[in-house]
Amino acid sequence: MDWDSFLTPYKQAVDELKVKLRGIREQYQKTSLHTPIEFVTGRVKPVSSILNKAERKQIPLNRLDAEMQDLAGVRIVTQFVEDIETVIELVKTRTDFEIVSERDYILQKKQSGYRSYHLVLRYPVHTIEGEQKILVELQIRTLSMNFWATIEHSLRYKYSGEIPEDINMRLQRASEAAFWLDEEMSIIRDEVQEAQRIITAKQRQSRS
Ligand code: 0O2
Repeated sequence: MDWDSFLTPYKQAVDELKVKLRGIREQYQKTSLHTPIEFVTGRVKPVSSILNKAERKQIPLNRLDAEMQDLAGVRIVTQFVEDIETVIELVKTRTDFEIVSERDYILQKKQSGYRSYHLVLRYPVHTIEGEQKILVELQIRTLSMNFWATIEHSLRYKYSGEIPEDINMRLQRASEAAFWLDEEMSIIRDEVQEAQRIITAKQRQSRS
C-alpha cells in the first residue's frame, strides 16, 4: 500500500480545516467578542495506529476510506462547556462540508471517563485528479476535557490499552474532577469573560 499517496488528501483536508477554523478564532479576537475557540489542532493518523485500529475493528485496508472515520482528525478546544454549543452551531452553518454523524460523549460520557463532542464531516478536497470527498473527525472539547483525554491517551498507549486498576481508579476520579472544574468555571464565566475583554482592549490600546 502506498501510504504516502493514500494519506495526501487527508493531510490536505486537515491543513485546510485548521486554517479555516483558526480564521474564525482570529475574527472573534478582532471584534473583542469572547472567542469560543481557544485553539485548533489537527493530525493525520499515523500508519502504525491505522494498522492497529484496522486489526482491532476488522476493517479491510481497501475499506479504510469509508470505514475509518478518523484518518483525518481536527480538534477544537474551548475554555467553557457553553462554548462547545456555540462551536457546534457555527459548524452547522458552514456550506463547505457536510455533517455525516454526531456523537455526544459529554451528555453521555464513555466508560473510560472520556468526554468530548464528535462530528464526522465529509469534506471535499481538490486534487490534481479532481475532487475527492474525505471523512474528517472533528472533536470539540474544553481545556479540562482535553487535559484528561491527553493524559489518559498516553497511559493507554504506555500500557497497550490495559491500564492497571489503581491507575484506572485515579483516572476515573480525575475525570470527575475535570467535570467539576468545567462546572465551576461555567459559574464564573461572565467574570472571566469580562476580565478577558478588558485585557484584550488594553493590549489593543497599547499597540495603537
Ligand atoms: P488516536 O490515537 O486518538 O488517533 P471506539 O474507539 O470504538 O470507542 P471509534 O468508533 O473509533 O470509537 O470512534 P470514536 O468514539 O469517535 O473515537 C475516536 C477517537 O476519539 C479516538 O481515536 C480518540 O482520539 C478519541 N477517544 C475516544 N474514546 C476515548 C477515550 O476513552 N480516551 C481518549 N483519551 N480518547 C478517546 P483513537 O482511535 O483512540 O486514536
